[in-house]
Amino acid sequence: MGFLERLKDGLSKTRTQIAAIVKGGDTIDDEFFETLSEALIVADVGVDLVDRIFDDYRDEIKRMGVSTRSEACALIKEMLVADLTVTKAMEDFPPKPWVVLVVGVNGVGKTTTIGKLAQELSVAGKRVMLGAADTFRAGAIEQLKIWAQRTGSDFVAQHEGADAASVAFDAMEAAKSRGVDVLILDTAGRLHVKTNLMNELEKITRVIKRNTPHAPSEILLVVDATNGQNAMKQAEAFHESVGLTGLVITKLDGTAKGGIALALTRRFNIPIRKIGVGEGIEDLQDFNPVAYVDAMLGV
Ligand SMILES: Nc1nc2c(ncn2[C@@H]2O[C@H](COP(=O)(O)OP(=O)(O)O)[C@@H](O)[C@H]2O)c(=O)[nH]1
Ligand SMILES: [Mg+2]
Repeated sequence: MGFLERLKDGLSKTRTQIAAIVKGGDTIDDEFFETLSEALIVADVGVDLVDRIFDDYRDEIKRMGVSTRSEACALIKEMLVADLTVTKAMEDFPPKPWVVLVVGVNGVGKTTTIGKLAQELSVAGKRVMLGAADTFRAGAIEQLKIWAQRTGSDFVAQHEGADAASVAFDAMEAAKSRGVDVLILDTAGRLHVKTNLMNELEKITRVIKRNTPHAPSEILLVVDATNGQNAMKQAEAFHESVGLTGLVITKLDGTAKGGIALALTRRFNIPIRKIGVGEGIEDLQDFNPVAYVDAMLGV
């Protein structure tokens, strides 16, 4: 299956519901908007955006003189795409090394995403280094090491339980001395209490900045699409603590909860850098708002 098919497969439930709403009548009445909103709420689009569809979009649709449900859906799609398009581009040619700090709670797919990203960058001819700043479990270090081997990336780690900021510092130094293009740092997602985790991440960020003022170029939060509205809470906590520059949404293969992409963008206005559509090394894709909204609402 290609990525779009996988994404469409996951979002097919929403698409089927919306097709039924469109076929269910031709009047653009309250019932149309209500059933549409319900389908989108089930898909985790979030109350905030659904309210907007009800308020702003409905006025716009009236003003445009749209008369059929399929025309109205096409217009809603356009408006959703406009809402999803956050333009801040990923830095193309930052001074070396380009440092990407990857954060997120346990199990969302941070390490896997780093492996996929390393693959993508290696294939594009970049020299990549992975730094194991998730020192919480020995298994986490080993897992990242395997991804480094698979992708031909350099690898920097210390022992389990080591100070994560010290690993980050070592990795920065190694990246600079070896002329690495991109350094990607893995981090822990679970410490005894949440404040510990945030303190650790803030310390890592401070150490990186002190070492190289333009770094990190990216602080990427990874969220799991199947976590639904919890992903919103996670984004809030991490954004407040370290200031996110981008999002990665994983596990969009086989979930009907793809609306979270819309909810997150709307709430935080942070670009979605990548989406994960499987466990394999190639299963990382750029986020294309048009293709995404098409997959959700039907083409
Ligand atoms: N289906 C699917 N599984 C994924 C995706 N990304 C990661 N995973 C799986 O999620 C699990 C946790 O991933 P991991 O990278 O260890 O998460 P971490 O704790 O955040 O580092 C693993 O079994 C991964 O294979 C994805 O896009 N789709
Ligand atoms: Mg991990």
